[in-house]
Amino acid sequence: MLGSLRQPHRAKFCAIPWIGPQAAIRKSQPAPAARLLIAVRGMIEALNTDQKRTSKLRTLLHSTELGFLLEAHNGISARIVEEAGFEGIWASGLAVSAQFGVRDSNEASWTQVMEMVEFMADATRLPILLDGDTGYGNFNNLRRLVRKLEQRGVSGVCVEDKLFPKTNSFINGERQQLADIDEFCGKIAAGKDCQLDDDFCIVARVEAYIAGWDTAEALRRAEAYRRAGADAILIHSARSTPEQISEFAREWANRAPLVIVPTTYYGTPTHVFRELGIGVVIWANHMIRSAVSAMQNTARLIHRQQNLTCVEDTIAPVGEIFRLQGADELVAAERRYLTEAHLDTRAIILAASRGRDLGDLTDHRPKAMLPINGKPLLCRLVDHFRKQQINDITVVAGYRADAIPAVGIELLVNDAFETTGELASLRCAVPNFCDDMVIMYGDLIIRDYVLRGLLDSDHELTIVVDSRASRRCVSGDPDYAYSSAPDDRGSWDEEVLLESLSGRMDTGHRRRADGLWIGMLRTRGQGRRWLQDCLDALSEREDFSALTMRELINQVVRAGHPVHVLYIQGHWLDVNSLRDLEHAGAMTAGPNDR
Ligand code: SPV
Ligand code: MG
Repeated sequence: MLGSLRQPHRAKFCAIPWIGPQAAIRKSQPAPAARLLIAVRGMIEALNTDQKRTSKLRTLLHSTELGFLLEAHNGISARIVEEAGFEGIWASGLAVSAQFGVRDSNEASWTQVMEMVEFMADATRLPILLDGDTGYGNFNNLRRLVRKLEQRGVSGVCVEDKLFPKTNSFINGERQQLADIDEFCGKIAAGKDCQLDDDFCIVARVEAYIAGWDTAEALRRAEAYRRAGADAILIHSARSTPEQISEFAREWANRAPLVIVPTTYYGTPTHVFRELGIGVVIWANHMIRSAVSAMQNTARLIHRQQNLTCVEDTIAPVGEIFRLQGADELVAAERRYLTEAHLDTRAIILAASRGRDLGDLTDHRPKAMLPINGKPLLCRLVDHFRKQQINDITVVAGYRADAIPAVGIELLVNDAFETTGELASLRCAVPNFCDDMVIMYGDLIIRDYVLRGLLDSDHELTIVVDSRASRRCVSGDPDYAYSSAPDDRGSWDEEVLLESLSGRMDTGHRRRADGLWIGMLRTRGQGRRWLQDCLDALSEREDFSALTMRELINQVVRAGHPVHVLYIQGHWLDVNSLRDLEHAGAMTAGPNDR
């Protein structure tokens, strides 16, 4: 009986040159590193899912239930196939070459196909059966292909008994020449001999019907391929009805799993395939064909209408593309691994005031929009935050809010800016409060390191105090800081706590102020609650509309919460007068400051 014959080709092709002489002696001793790699990949897959992908394909082929593979041709289509519920993927030669825009005639090189199938394997957990055409050469090329597919997480390869370069079966099929049976058996045996994972599958595709041969020839070939080690037989037919397939399947009598591709006999009810005992049906090109129809339609419409509204509601939203790409996972990973980045930090910039002392310079814009060396103060601050990867920026505007471009920021408006002060503006931003925020005035010029230093602070509430400024008179309404210790520039880790902020440089009864609060603070964790509770408490006061940040910070101290002081020595400026404006120009005159 044919079925009981030994497999004649298995022993012949055991020398595997690229894994060294020792490994070439016996198939059971392949290169340890290579086997380890495959084993590790298998273990990782087994941890992620209940079964290795190669085992899944093998199980699918051998199951008594009819299984289905759907074509995919790149990473995103592979993911869509998986989400639709399919058990496996057919990496179609026709579809992969089509998405490259070339013919299904081995115009794409085998490494180009391999690259694409690797993207597909990465995009899903499904087993992938690669349409390996003729194996891209002789037995030796197939060996290398099998090794590479195993390394890249592909579960099996289908090879067809035609000649390289092949032509698609539906293009002049009857004129196509079949491979020599012995040569093709050698190819299958070589592939089987070199696979490292016992569950990797080689499917032998019989093209006898395509090339105009009869069932006897198809069976003769299928049986030879089975005996050479093929794990399943793909019997192909280009007829519009399934007669050839039925005849073959009946004669074949389940000697090995049968795989079919009913592209041309698509009208056949699926129960017919079940009754014939088919193992797996491949829907071979329906993803690329549906993509092509959708793209043709979209391109025509947009070209005709010169507008996007005609398609916007009928195509996938950009968010759906992000979802299929797994964008959320990357955002979560950034939070976990980019510990230096301040992805959860939010900036709140108070920019409601006009800056009366600046005369007609602020007739049409708020102070924060005054250009310093060509760039507005506010834009400079936004740049500082962006450099620290803080992109969540809220600006509370008031006077001439319309002059602030709301690009890359969230613009809130304190409509009562004329009759209220800083705390009323800050209260507008309460809905945007978060557990990690920097709050600052919009009229500040700072050096980068000031923000960096504040971001390095681990305390719940930290304010930036310039210890040098206590020795000079400053414009505006300065906030002098009295703290637990003066700036001892040598001891970096000394904890300094704020005792109070005051409008006076000298309290008379004790000592001079330790510095000047520059109008910048940071809250982390509970600090946000302290600030919010104190803001709530102050908002009960009748004079709330006149209150400033100074009162809020003092309220936090009075409530018994530690307010840490980060000392700096200069390198900042708040712009209140024409003189400040001149200084700001000089301070930002360097090439890196523009
Ligand atoms: C493919 O999908 O590339 C196939 C199947 O080989 S068929 O196009 O039907 O030959
Ligand atoms: Mg093909």
